[in-house]
Amino acid sequence: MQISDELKEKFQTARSVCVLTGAGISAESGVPTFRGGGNSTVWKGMPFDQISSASMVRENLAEVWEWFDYRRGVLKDCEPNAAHFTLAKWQDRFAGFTLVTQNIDGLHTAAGSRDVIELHGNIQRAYCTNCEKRFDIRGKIPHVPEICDDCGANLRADVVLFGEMLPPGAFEKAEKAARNCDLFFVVGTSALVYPAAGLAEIAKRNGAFLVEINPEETPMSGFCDFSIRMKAGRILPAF
Ligand code: BJW
Ligand code: ZN
Repeated sequence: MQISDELKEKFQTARSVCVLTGAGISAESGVPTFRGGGNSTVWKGMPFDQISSASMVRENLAEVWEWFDYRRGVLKDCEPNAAHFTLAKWQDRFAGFTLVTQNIDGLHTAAGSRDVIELHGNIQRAYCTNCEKRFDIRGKIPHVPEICDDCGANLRADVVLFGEMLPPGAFEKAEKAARNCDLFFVVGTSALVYPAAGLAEIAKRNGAFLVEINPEETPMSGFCDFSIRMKAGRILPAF
């Protein structure tokens, strides 16, 4: 088992824990990662960072909706896995616990986690491109309504695309938790996208013990106190 005595001790004595998750934590639920190849890396010949961008929403909203409705269709059959359920249990185990996710799939909440900070929004919501009214589109594939019932403008998915701001207050809340925790886990993320990846750096600079869980090396690995090269669903339940 890859949990050292030092890490066991840190885990058992931690008062405040913060966890940042990325697409890798949902991989064992059947949700494709962004940079792992397949349709979620390149959609109809377009790299995901091209279609998941603010400029594409302006230029071709219908195409962007097709991509999001396709992914909502994939998600329909996905359930939380052992890693999501383990993190939901951790919430009641520590005096302080904050779960921050880059994922838009809602699987942490489905597993029972409360107050999840969703830095990049949620794919089961839409908002009006004019008045910003929110709509719950869970279970509606393709999404309906298509236009806002208040002002008649087009809806778009409530997710944060490249070049867009994060939801108001979300990063600030996550940053506070990262600054104040004594143990920080970075789970299933390539750690390439900012400002999310910066949370691990903030935690470390403020004295937290930094643990990475990822089968692959990332740009964050050299910075971590401990890297566990395993799938999240295998190792998290072992804590
Ligand atoms: C497993 C596993 C298993 C597999 N168990 N692990 C500073 C420096 C440089 C650039 C910037 C910067 N600050 C901001 C930027 C610009 C940009 C950015 O970061 N660019 C870099 C890529 C260069 N950031 C932004 O634009 C952000 N906004 C912003 O900064 O606003 C302020 C601002 C606005 C305007 C101008 C200037 C500033 C917004 C970022 C939004 C990201 N959105 C996306 C798409 C969401 C919509 C959609 O779903 O389509 O979010 S991008 C995509 O990447 C998605 C993810 O949340 C995000 C992170 O990906 P993640 O989760 O890490 O997934 P993968 O696939 O990359 O990795 C999976 C990992 O899992 C791998 O490592 C596997 O090994 C591992 N794994 N199986 C554990 N079983
Ligand atoms: Zn509206």
